[in-house]
Amino acid sequence: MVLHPADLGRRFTSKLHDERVAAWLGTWLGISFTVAFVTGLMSHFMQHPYAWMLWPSRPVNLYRFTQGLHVIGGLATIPLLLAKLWTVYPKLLEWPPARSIGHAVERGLVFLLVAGALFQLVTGLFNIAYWYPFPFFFTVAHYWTAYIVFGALVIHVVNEWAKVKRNVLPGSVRVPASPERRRFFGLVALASGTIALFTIGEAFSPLAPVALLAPRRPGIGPQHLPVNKAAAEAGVLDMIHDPGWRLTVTGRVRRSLSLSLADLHALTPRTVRLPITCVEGWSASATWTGVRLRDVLALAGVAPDARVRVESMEPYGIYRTSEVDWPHWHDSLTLLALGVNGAPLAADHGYPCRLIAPDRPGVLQTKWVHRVVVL
Ligand SMILES: Nc1nc2c(c(=O)[nH]1)N[C@H]1C(S)=C(S)[C@@H](COP(=O)(O)O)O[C@H]1N2
Ligand SMILES: [Mo]
Repeated sequence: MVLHPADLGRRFTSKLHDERVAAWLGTWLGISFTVAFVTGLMSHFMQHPYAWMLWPSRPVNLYRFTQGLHVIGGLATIPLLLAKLWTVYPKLLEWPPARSIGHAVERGLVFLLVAGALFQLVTGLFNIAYWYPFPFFFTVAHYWTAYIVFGALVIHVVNEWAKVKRNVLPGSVRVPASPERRRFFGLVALASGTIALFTIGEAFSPLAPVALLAPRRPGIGPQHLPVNKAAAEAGVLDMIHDPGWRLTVTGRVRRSLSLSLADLHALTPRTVRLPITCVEGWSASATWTGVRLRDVLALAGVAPDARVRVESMEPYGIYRTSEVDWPHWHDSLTLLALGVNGAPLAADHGYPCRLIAPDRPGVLQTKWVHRVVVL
């Protein structure tokens, strides 16, 4: 079906297809996608830092906050995006599709923005639901698409700025909202709010009982802690109970170490309260006991600015090792944990030994550790 501009106005009579509604929804979407972009980049560069990047180890819950915002905010954005697309879809039927080359480029960019935004939200949703119907690797696709979406967003905001000024910014024309418009905004807010309410408990434990839409909930799992990657899945079940297990410390050290579990228990025990914060948005605090990583590195005689790699017994998998920069390993809260919530680590939480450090993505909290290499 093809419509001429004059017909468009007659056919789409709803006041919700107007510029003001689109401008308001667009403003909220712009804010939300900017927050997602910034928090997403933080998460990416904490996991894949350039050599010059040093992330702080405090505040302890910083990553928990930014990643909760990224995932839960992203989910709450879904109704907002759908509402905006519904508001502006009559434009799809505009004829001619482009009035000039400039207009064609502009529309191409909007198409890229819409496709990219939908892609980010849908694949993000599938990822936290552990459903991978797509043939590409999620994190790589999500990362690169983010630049495309954000670039297209910036250009779109520049192109549409006059409409934002006319309808949203202070000093814009005041027109009383029609009941229809008020209902529509109310519905969108209700949908976003409902999604947020029923997922926020995955990161904010007082609301854990109503985290009905969350894939993981604080408090639920072995030792009252959710699990990501169980010992059986990681293929470590027959290694972790080996009495010959040793924690070795090698690389650029003055003394190499080989410590049994008893040796580790003989070091000064420490107890810390720290969260596991998965990139998928859920997080849960626990009480960890073990030895400070810095105490073990001091025994080995390690340079104060060294970078260390913690290695798991897990034979394959991209999360079998992680690197720890000096701000994190000097932190008194960073432990090679041997126990959690009052008992030795459960197999699924990394028995016999795992890393736990403040302000750090869960993927870097390596489980089933058996080697520390000083780089
Ligand atoms: N060796 C190893 N350690 C790992 C992982 C893994 O796949 N292999 N997964 C990580 C991820 S993604 C998270 S969120 C945390 C979860 O820790 P938990 O299962 O004890 O809650 O462990 C991390 N440690
Ligand atoms: Mo994770």
